[in-house]
Amino acid sequence: MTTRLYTFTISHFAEKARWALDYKRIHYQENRLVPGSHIPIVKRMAPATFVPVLRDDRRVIQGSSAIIDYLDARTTERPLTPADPSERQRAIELERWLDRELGEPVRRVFYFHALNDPDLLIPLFNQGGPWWAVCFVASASARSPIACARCTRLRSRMRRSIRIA
Ligand SMILES: N[C@@H](CCC(=O)N[C@@H](CS)C(=O)NCC(=O)O)C(=O)O
Repeated sequence: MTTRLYTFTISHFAEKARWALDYKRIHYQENRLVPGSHIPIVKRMAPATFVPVLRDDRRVIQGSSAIIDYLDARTTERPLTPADPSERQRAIELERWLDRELGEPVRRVFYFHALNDPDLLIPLFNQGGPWWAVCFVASASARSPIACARCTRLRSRMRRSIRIA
């Protein structure tokens, strides 16, 4: 059974899913997508556009928390969430709180600056991605000479989705 994890290189929610797979010692292949061009690829598999998405022979799972639950259901070895009901509830609450209060704000602060700094963003987005990613990401960055209406829409979409005013 091939397990594939669709990610972005610098997504901490994708990192959470990578850690979960590594901790469970499940072998997987990582497919690093380029932000923006990921939309049609992810939408073909899953209801929303975000990564991480995990795909194996049985199912497609979207979102880091759902992936953690699925991996625990797939193999009970090295559990990620405690079995005891009250400890389990506490772990789930803590995870939700950290996603909301730490994960999302840190990302917002990062992109507030990074979306206007192509020299920082292009190499980060492009790590391990396809050869054409440099052009794609460069064209979407704020100071690019080849910025086009479509790329400006992409930047606006990113700002909207992570609630940068
Ligand atoms: N609650 C989700 C959040 C995932 C998320 O926000 N992913 C971002 C990258 S960090 C993403 O894919 N954004 C692009 C999009 O929504 O199309 C999870 O825990 O996986």
